[in-house]
Amino acid sequence: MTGLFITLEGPEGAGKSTNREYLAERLRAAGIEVLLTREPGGTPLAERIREVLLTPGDEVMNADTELLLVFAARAQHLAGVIRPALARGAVVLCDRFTDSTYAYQGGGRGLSVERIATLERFVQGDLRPDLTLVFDLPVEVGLARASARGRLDRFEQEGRAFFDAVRSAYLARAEADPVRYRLVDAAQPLTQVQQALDALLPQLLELYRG
Ligand code: T5A
Repeated sequence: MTGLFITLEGPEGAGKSTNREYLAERLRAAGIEVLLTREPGGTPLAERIREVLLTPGDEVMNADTELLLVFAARAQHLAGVIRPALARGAVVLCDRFTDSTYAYQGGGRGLSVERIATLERFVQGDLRPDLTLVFDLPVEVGLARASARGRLDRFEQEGRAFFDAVRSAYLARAEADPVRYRLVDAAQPLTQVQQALDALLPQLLELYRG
């Protein structure tokens, strides 16, 4: 039996972490094993790479270094957590995955899609998410939510143009593949976002049960 791989994507402050918990509760209530995880991170070593990626520092990180670190963490996460969970039939709910790389390193940093796709094939082989929920909202709303938490991480210190490019990259990917992607209007009040997730639940269960 193989499980179901669901990723939650979107810019800062979109509500991915909040709604990941909500979805997990719903799926568990239906008797399904759910593994909650996140990127960059998800294993002790990958979490150490996350620290390197998110901690601001004096030395400017080269965009290729950033890209390789993201995929290094992903290789560890896939081998140690995601593939074993899928193999035992769990639903894996992952807060960010390779769509973040296309959005941030591709859209935000301007690295080529081909370069990212090469690493995607190298690290993931054929594995792609079964379903990707893109939490979309105006950049300023997301940044206001994220900055209300206090200290900004290395990505959150980027400027408006960076986040506009991130959002555009997500929207373009979602538009290009409406089968895999579902857009969620994340600017709505939380109760309405969760109603939208409830409406998606039957499709998730159907996908899982095949
Ligand atoms: N990255 C990651 C890359 O560059 N490349 C990659 O390949 C990968 C995998 C990770 C960073 O790494 C980059 C992208 C990121 O910059 P992160 O902390 O994991 O950083 O991700 P963030 O998006 O920064 O996490 P956030 O916590 O900011 O966003 P979430 O998870 O979308 O938002 P959440 O759920 O924590 O909510 C934020 C706040 O908003 C409130 C919540 O209560 C919370 O206070 N909120 C709402 N308020 C009103 N209405 C709603 N509908 C709300 N939903 C949530």
